[in-house]
Amino acid sequence: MRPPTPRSPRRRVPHGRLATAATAVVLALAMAAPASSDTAERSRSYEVTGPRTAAQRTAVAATGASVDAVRPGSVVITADAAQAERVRRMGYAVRVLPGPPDRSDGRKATPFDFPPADAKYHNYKEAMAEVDANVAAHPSLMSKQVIGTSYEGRDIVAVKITNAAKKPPGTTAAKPEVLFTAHQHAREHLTVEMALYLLKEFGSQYGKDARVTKMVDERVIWVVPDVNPDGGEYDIATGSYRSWRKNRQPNAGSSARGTDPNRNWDHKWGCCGGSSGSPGSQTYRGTAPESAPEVKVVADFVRSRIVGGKQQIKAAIDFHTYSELVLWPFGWTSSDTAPGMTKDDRDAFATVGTSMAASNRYTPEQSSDLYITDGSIDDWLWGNQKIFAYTFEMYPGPSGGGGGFYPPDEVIDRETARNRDAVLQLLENADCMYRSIGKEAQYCR
Ligand code: 0X9
Ligand code: CA
Ligand code: ZN
Repeated sequence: MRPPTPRSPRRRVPHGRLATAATAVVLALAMAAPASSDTAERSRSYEVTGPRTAAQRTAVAATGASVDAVRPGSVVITADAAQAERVRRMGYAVRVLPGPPDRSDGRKATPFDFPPADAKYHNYKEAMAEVDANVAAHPSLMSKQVIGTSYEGRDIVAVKITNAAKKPPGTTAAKPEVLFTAHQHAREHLTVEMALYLLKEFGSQYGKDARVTKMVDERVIWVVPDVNPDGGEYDIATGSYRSWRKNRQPNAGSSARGTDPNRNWDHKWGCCGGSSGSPGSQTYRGTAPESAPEVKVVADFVRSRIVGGKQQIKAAIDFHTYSELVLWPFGWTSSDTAPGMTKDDRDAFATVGTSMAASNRYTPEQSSDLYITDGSIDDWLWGNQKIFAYTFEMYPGPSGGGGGFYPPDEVIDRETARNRDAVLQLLENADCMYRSIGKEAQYCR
């Protein structure tokens, strides 16, 4: 296990209750700045018609665009004009799509808050208040830890949920731990609601629902509700959505900000054409693995769960939007099996993944069936930590409609509860994922 290393000091933007005057200035600047002010070229959403294989989609992504939805003969991408032109030159039809929806209801924006029509979404401050309220309501089941801070200095928190007085019957061993993370990508706000739903459900249904009670007794559940708070706040700062994806870290020698957290993890980082080395790219991998402070914070936290040489976290879900998918590693290779992924590993991933997908009506597949990614969280959690890590892409589906990255707040309750059974399934399988393929005796002694 690598001990946490101190980071070099970096500029911190004051926020919250720390510096009201400075915050006002920052707010004013954020309000005044157009979405494009810090990139050479403005990013927009495009539909690209033609690509129908994973290799073709990976080639589209290699321009530096993000691939946001995969359809039978087309993809939706976020790209700047130069990237879109490169896609056009590949021979594909490229059509500009409308920007993010206007949810202002004709009212004036409140800085750093969701527009009025989406008021049920939680901004960073509201999400943290919700975390504190859940912990306060169930102090014997939940506790909060600040595991580090974002580039701009916001707390990144982990909530621990377990009844410490209980254990699986007939065991003395430590409880299996399961990790749920959300909001690596700034514009994927529904994932924060997913994490808050889990806190509410595991707190309020304890002692009422048998499956919830058993899992709170027999597992340690970790919820990190906001991995990228700076990006999330930037995305809503003006009252109209900015379709921001990355974190808000500056890049030396470039006016473009941000690293894609989900290309910055330390497993085969930058290996395979599944990320970009250009700071202007939507999938910029950063200067080194874990160069994004938010990624280092979560990776250090995961490493801190190695106790007596053993990783306590056995399974994980990282929530994203959108496309309604249950994905498993590896993303860096299109092969089902690879060094570090045996046939039995793959079969356990696929069996539990397919079963979870049957319950939420998502599509189950290996992540590289979409397009190649390198440096993604699930590849690191499995490849380096042997944690059975899934990526869920939440509502809406890929085919258009539903609002893309910005579904209206009316869907929050339905689309978070939709994953209740899948989450419970993963928790129930976490003590021995190989039981799902009938190999408990071989692997889980
Ligand atoms: O590209 C991504 O990081 C994810 N899609 S998103 O639209 N939320 O940005 C998909 C990641 C799939 N690959 C792995 N999970 N490895
Ligand atoms: Ca609404
Ligand atoms: Zn995402």
